Amino acid sequence: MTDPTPVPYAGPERVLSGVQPTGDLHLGNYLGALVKFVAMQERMQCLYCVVDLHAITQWQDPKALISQTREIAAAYIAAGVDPKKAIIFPQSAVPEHTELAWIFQCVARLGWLDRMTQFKEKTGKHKERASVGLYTYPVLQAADILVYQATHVPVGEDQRQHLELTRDIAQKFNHDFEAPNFFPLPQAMVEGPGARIMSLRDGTAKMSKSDPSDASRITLTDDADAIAGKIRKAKTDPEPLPSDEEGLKGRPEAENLVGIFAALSGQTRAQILATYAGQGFGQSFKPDLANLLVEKLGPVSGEMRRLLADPSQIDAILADGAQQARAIAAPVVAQTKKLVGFWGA
Ligand code: AQP
Repeated sequence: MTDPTPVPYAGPERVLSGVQPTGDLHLGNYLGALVKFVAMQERMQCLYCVVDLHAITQWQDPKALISQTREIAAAYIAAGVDPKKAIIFPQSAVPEHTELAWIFQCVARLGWLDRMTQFKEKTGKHKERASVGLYTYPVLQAADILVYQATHVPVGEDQRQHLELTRDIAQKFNHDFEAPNFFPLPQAMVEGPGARIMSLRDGTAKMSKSDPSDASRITLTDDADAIAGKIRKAKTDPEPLPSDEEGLKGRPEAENLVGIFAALSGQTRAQILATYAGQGFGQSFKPDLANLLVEKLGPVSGEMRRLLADPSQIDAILADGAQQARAIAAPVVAQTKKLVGFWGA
């Protein structure tokens, strides 16, 4: 699609992102999302939701959903998101998300959704058994972002295609309703060393909450022994560590572990390789990586435990965040309904 209006969106810069409360957060969520959330809160207004509406695209135990929603909020805060600087809230507490999502379902084209690779990956050969919500999930995601007229979306690499769809929906809405630049075309902020963390069992599959193997991921609730055990058993190949990045080509497991080391330590891959070149993985690379993981994730899980010991504190933050979020979303939806031509809008 081509944008008929070259004038860029003139509203304030704003960040929106979220994590699903579908299980323990893992290293990929931490590096691909949480670390970026913290960095962004110093630069512009940030809204971080716990996307419980997305979670129910696959069945969730209701009791677990509530406690996991609190856990994700606690993880945001424990990782360094400051509720005084950023708005933290549950997606389902702001009904404007679903209201806008319906309008966007009427804007998005079936062909666009048919191209979404995450739906194909999640459903495999059984797509007829998937919920309709899982199929239209990226449209709700577009509403999550655009209901705040958000301009920046920090996410991992796996979300890049969904962000493209959000831009297509914004562009088509602005065009169809002759409202040039009403919705911004948000930028995915995918860059950074933690954008794509892979499974510890298979360097070609992304680290994921839904992988049946617990050994495939490091979670924020793993203790030092669990981390050391998972890193010790992490799949590698029989070759020693190479001396340069070229030598990581065709070795996805080695590339992943070196990438994780670099992302956590703030060093480049080249610097890591300069230290460990020629050594076997088990010699000192894996023990050092396990220690680094414990050093970085230990304080986050400790703080999460402390916060979750008093859920009323988390609940107060979520309630206050929902109120602040609604104050931004309601006028945007009111204006959208007026543009669409709804009675009384
Ligand atoms: N492996 C990853 N590497 C880097 N970033 C990742 N993210 C997820 N996996 C990786 C980023 O984490 C944020 C929150 O993701 P989510 O929980 O909302 O959904 P997801 O992308 O579907 O994550 P999971 O953990 O893989 O969950 P399941 O298994 O339920 O699908 C997003 O910014 C995502 O990019």
